[in-house]
Amino acid sequence: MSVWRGKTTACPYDCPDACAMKGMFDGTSVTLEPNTDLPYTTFLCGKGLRWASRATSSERLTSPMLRREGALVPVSWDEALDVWAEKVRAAVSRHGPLSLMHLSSAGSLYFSKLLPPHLFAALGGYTTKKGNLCSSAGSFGLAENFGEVPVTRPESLAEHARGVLFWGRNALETHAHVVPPLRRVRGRGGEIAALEIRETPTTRFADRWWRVNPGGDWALAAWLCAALLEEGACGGWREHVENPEEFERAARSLDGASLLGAAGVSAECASELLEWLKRFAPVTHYAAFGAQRYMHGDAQFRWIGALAVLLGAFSEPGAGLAFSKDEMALFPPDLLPKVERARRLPVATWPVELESLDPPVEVLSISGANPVRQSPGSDLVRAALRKIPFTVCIDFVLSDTAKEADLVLPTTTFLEEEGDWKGSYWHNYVVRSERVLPPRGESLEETDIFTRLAGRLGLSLDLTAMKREADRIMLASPLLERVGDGIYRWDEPDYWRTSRRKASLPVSVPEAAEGPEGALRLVTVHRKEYINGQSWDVPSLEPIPPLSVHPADAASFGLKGGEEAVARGRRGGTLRVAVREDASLGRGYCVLPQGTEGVNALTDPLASPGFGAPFAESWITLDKG
Ligand SMILES: Nc1nc2c(c(=O)[nH]1)N[C@H]1C(S)=C(S)[C@@H](COP(=O)(O)OP(=O)(O)OC[C@H]3O[C@@H](n4cnc5c(=O)[nH]c(N)nc54)[C@H](O)[C@@H]3O)O[C@H]1N2
Ligand SMILES: Nc1nc2c(c(=O)[nH]1)N[C@H]1C(S)=C(S)[C@@H](COP(=O)(O)OP(=O)(O)OC[C@H]3O[C@@H](n4cnc5c(=O)[nH]c(N)nc54)[C@H](O)[C@@H]3O)O[C@H]1N2
Ligand SMILES: [Mo]
Repeated sequence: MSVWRGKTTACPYDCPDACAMKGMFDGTSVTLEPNTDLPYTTFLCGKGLRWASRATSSERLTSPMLRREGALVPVSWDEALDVWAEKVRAAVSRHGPLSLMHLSSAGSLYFSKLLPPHLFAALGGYTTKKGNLCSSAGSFGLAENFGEVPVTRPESLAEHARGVLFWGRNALETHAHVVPPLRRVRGRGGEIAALEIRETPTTRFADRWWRVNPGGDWALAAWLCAALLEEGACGGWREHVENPEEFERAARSLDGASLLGAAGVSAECASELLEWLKRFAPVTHYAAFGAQRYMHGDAQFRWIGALAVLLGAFSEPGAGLAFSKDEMALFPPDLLPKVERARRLPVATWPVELESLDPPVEVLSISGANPVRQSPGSDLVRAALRKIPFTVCIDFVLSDTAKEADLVLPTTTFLEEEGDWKGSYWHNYVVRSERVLPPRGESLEETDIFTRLAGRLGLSLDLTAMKREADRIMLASPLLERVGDGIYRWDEPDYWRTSRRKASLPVSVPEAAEGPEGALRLVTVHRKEYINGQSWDVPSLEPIPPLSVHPADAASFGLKGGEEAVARGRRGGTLRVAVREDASLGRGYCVLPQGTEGVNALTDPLASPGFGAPFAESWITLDKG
């Protein structure tokens, strides 16, 4: 086996931090170190470092597998691709290209993951998702306010903010590299505060935190807006807003007590927060993915956005709102697939819509996605996969989704691929990744898999060549400044400093959702040890998922901390859980980590505005285990 040494690469996870790494392979094992040329990612977290063992793990798929008489059996690539091509050809000739469905998601955020739909463009169309499982509702709300999801440069927080307010963002666990910039805020005498539904490592790190009701942030933000307007404490915002009078009228007409009731915050705490916002101005508002997983996830962010505007987002550096941004923003636009006919189904509800589709879906391919674990209503996703005549899953391990597929295709990890790029949805650096070790077993790069399928379908389409072309364009990009081996800085414009556009602030408020009598709202959260559904290699994960609940709510089901229980969702799905009493929670809801098998059998498939997935609109009851 040949040996490569000290290559530049980047963690592929759907994590804002997009850490630059150096990878070494000695013929047997992989060593990873941080690549400190990227100034925001000078250390690696546990789940990132685990790529060293993931890449060479015996859990890796090494050969294609085809379902025969119910079981997946190893087959050659030739056979695998012949079968897939035949299914595609038959489906297209019977029902046209919309009978092909393709799903990809957050498994890896490397640039080349955008390329596979070129195959469907060449075939004349496909069925796919609209929206994503992650951020669609919040992004939709922000776009309604600001025309787009505002880009906030990390420097504006690190260099200008005197306060940082986390609206539910559990940054210490999900975005650990933001901690050094936070320390700089403190170094200027500033403070970090959090609004949360429970105590977390982030609330413990914060200088103070206040509890809000799940989904109640919009109401607290609206109360704060009304209070600031009443006091006349904010100036200079009107010129940046399209509808200042209408907004002011709407905000001031709201009933303060009802708002605080919806927020679950006392008048005393709300006033304390108001004073804090004034004292530590300029404040960067850091909004959570968790805070927009509601039916009204858009309204959550519209009102937080309005508050940020009143507090000087447009006029004072450090006073903006940070959420997310397009980590693929620099992908060469001419290489983006343009599919003429696309039938797009909401990401969370497609399994329910499948039944009534004409033409029907005959062949489903899934890559970089594990909907049988990660989509709400995962039981319905499983049932859908069983109904679709032929399903293909491309992955590097046997995921819950791969286990249900008719054909499983082993793919390489980023460490086995050459010349791909990774951006960040936080900082403004991109990394060019080099190959660290040879492909595991017979695994192939995704671009290669789709190129081979195209060849069998008689199409002259070379996704691997497109990937090389994207690499060439990136290397020559006048937007990029090389700051180290494989590390490039983009002088990306900060929305708050550069936008010429006027904001359109909210003038209405959402309806409060009520759950069924006696049920608890289920909030599922991301955790430190692993990302999304990729929990297969976490050392010592609890055998039974821990469900945190207020002691009084546990008692109402006859339960105590330490006991086992069966959680039952509204559609009858069940999951065995270990009850943990947590008095930092409010009443009426409970918290479970996302990302292990069966959690999404408890969540309901709904579509929020912007076609997001409102996981937290799910309600459960508990039975003694
Ligand atoms: N280690 C690790 N890092 C990750 C991930 C991971 O799985 N593990 N996932 C990555 C991905 S894909 C994403 S999208 C992000 C997610 O990043 P975060 O948004 O930080 O994570 P969540 O756990 O979804 O939500 C954060 C917090 O919001 C709280 N919360 C829930 N509802 C509300 C609400 O209505 N209001 C308020 N104020 N708080 C609320 C929850 O208690 C939770 O602690 O993290 C990324 N980084
Ligand atoms: N209940 C609940 N469910 C949630 C959430 C929640 O908060 N609560 N969070 C949601 C969020 S924010 C997100 S982003 C989604 C994420 O859910 P998904 O988008 O499904 O992402 P992952 O589970 O990270 O990875 C999916 C699969 O991609 C594979 N993979 C990794 N790299 C590659 C690659 O290079 N090529 C290919 N072909 N496959 C690869 C992994 O092995 C894994 O099996 O989950 C959502 N699900
Ligand atoms: Mo996400």
